[in-house]
Amino acid sequence: MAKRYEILEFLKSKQPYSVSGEELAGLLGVTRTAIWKAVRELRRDGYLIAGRPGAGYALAGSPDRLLPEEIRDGLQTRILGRTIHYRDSTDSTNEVAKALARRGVPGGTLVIAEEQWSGKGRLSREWSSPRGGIWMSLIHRPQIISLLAPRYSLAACVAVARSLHKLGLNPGIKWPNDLLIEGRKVCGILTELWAELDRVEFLIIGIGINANIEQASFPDPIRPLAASLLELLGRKVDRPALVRDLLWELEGLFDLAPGPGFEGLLDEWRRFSVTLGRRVRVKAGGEEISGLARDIDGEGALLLETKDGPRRILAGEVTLGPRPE
Ligand code: BT5
Repeated sequence: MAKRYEILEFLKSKQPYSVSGEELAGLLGVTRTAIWKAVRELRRDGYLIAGRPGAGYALAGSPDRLLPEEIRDGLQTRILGRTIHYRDSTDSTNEVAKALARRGVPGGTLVIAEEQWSGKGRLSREWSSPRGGIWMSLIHRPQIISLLAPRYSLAACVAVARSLHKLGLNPGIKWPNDLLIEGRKVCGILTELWAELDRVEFLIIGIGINANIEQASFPDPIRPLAASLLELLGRKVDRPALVRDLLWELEGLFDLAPGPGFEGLLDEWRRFSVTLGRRVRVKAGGEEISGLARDIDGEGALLLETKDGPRRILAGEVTLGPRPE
């Protein structure tokens, strides 16, 4: 609906006072009927707007949803999240983003949903995505060769870790890109790449954060492994504010990723890591390898020290063992 964002911004700036329909109409150059229709739309989306056409409107409350208007309010990025596609419920935001990217939407476009019925993890695993979480995918179109693409996954991990840290939490990155708090997973990242020959056409960076989710909403097998911010903090988080902060962190780190600033990014990944320095077991391509997790390299590969010598692992599933004495 045209002008709804402007109306909302204006009502927010005047809160708790009311603004007449006439004033709004004059200000935005539309009819009072158009204002009334937009207000009706906003109410349908859960905004509490007091008032009637004759008496003026006042904003009394915003819905607990990830509506584009809420995310954009105070967003400071140049590119990321400047276009937002919102879904109340969808199969997978990565799938929606992929379809949009193929249709040529600009880099930085964000797809975000309240709920996914077919959320995807890596290797066709399921990602549980009940209401209250943050399920988002970014379309990114960097001018890079495909070899550099893994850097954006590393960047995304660090960005989420920074944002969660700012909430007073102590997140750790488990290789390749899980975020754990107190040993349980709060966030998973799924990066998909489309490339032509050697040039990246686009990346889809899918991020799932268990934000305001009651523990009982996770399916049985996942419940003991998953944690939510609601449970960890003992209160609901402001989801649009968290998304805004995350977009800001992502943009800064995506800017650094292809250039010399990448070294610093990698160091920060190492500092957040809960994998490095530990004995681990890695399932990779039908093989199970045990060893000491020494480091990661610039392609995000895990460097293991095994009894048979050093191994470099590009993808796999890690079980963390003890830290060596
Ligand atoms: C991931 O895969 O961790 C990547 C998850 C990416 C999800 C986002 S949400 C937005 C975007 N749209 C999508 O469709 N996907 C992305 P992986 O490392 O394969 O982990 C999957 C495993 O994590 C599952 O097999 C479960 O054991 C566990 N799991 C599933 N849902 C979970 C949840 N909500 N919280 C914690 N663990 C979960």
